[in-house]
Amino acid sequence: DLHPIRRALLSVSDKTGLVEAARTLSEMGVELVSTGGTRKAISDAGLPVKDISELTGFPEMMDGRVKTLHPIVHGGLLGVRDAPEHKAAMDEHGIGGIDLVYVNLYPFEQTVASGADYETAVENIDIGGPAMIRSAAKNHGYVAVCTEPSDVAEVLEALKANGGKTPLSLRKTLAARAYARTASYDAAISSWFAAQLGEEAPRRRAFAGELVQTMRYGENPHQAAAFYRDANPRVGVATARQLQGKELSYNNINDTDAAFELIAEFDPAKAPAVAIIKHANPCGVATGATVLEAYQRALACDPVSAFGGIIALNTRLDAATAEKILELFTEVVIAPEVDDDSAALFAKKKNVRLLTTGGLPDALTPGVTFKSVSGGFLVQSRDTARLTAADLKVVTKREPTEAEVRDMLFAFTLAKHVKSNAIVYAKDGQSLGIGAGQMNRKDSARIAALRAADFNLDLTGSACASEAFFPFPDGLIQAAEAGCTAVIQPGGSIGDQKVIDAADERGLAMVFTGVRVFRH
Ligand code: 93A
Repeated sequence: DLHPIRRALLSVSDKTGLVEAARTLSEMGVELVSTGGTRKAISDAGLPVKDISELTGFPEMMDGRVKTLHPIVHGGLLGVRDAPEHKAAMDEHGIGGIDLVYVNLYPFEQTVASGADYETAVENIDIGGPAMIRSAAKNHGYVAVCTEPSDVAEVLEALKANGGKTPLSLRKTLAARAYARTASYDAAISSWFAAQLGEEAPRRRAFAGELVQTMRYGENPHQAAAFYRDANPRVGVATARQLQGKELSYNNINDTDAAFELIAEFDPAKAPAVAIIKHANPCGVATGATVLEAYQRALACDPVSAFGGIIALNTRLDAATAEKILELFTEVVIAPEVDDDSAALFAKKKNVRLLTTGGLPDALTPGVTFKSVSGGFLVQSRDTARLTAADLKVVTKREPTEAEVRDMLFAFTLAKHVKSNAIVYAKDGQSLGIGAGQMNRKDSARIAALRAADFNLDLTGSACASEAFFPFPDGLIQAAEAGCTAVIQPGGSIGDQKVIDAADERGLAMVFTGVRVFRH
C-alpha cells in the first residue's frame, strides 16, 4: 500500500508555503516539475525544478490556457504502474510517472466575489488544474493529490514517517477531498453563469457552499449540524459580522434569516422598521417615526412570544432602542449597522448575539431556496413577489380607502413571511394579530384575533391579509367579526363569489392580488 514519490508536479496560483514544501520535497530527493509562475518561484529560491515544457516538448500557449493539457502529463498521472500494458505505453511514449500533484486553482471564486467583469471571470476558469487534480485522484492507487497547503503538510509528514512513501489510506482521503474541491469549483462556475443569465428558474445548475461553521448540534441536541455559505452570497445572515455573544446555533441562524429577510421588505428611506421573530414566524412587526417607536410597536403586538426572540432592524440600531431591547431576554439582534453607544450597552450583556450586515438584502434579487425531502431536496426560485396598489383588484361594492390600501399592502407583505396558513391583521404600519401555521384558514383568523384581544389591541378598522385564497366565507367572517374592514387575498377559489358576497353583506372592502405567497 506504500508508494514512493519520485516525481512531483507543482502548479499553484496561491503560492503561500510553496517554497518551503518544494524545499522539503527536494531535500527528500523528489524531482520537481512545474508550470511557468510556479517554476519561477521555486527556482528563484535556488531549488532545482524542471519546466513542464521540457517534459511535453510544447510551450505554454494561448495565454496559458494550454500548458499541462498533454498526454505526457496525463499519461504520467493516469498510468497504472503495475499494469503491463500501461507500462509498455509509458515506455514507448517516454512518459514518466508523476507520484505527487499539488495544484490549487485559478481563484475563480475570489475573482467573482471582487466584482470582476465577465471576461476576467471567464479567464479565471481553470481547466488544466482540475484536469490534473481529477486524473491524479482517479489514480490514487499510485498518486497523492493535494489541493491545499494542509494536504501538502500531511503528505510531507507521511513521507517522513514512511521512508519517502505515502500510504494508500492517505491517498484515498486526498482523492475524496480533491473531487470535493473540483465539484465545488464547478458549482461556483455554474451558479455564476446562472446569475449572469438572470436565470430565476433553479434548473440545471449546480450548487455548492463554503463551510462557515460546524455547530455543537442542530435543531435538537441529538442532531449534528453545519452552516454553509453560497459561492456568491448576497447580504444576509451568511455574510453577517457577529460583534458579540455566544456562537450562533442552528435555530438562531434559521430564525435570524427569517427576521432579516422579512425586514428587508421595508425600505429604510421610508421608515424604520423592526421585526421580532420566534420559530421563524413574526410575532410583531412595525414601522415607526423612530427606531425606538418601531420596536415598541412591534413588541406591543405580542410581548409574550417576543421573550427569547430574534429582533431584526432595517436601519442602524441606536442607543435608545438598544436600551429597550436589552430589558427583554433576546437571543439575537441583527441590523445593517449598530452605533457605538448601542454596542457599548450590549457589551454589558455578553450572551446576546449582535450581528451587523453592512446593508439590507434586496428583497427582489433572484435567488434560490432549498428544502430537504427524504432522499433528495427541492429547489425553487426565492419568493420575490412585491405588490403595489396598482396590482390590487377591488372585488367588493365598497372601494378601500387610501389608508386601507396601505394597511392591506403592509399586512400582505407580512403574510408572505408567516408560515401557512397565514392571517395577519394590521393597521397604520403595525401588526395587530398574526395567526401562523394552522391547518385551516379559519383557525389562523381566529388565533390572530385572540392574540390581539390578549394584548388589548383594537382590530376595529384594521386590514386582514390572507396569504392564499379563502376557500369559504368562514375565515373572512371571522376577520369581519374581529373588526377588520379591509381584506387582501389572492382570490382564485371556486368559492370566491360566496366570499365576496359575505364581504359585501358586511360592508367590507376586499381586493384580490392574483398572487399567492405560501410559506411552509
Ligand atoms: O489555463 S489552464 O486551464 N490550462 C492549463 O493547461 C493549466 N495547467 C495548470 N490552467 C492551468 N493550470 C493552472 O495554472 C493551475 O491550476 C494553477 O492554478 C496555475 C499555475 O500557473 P503558474 O504556475 O504559471 O502560476
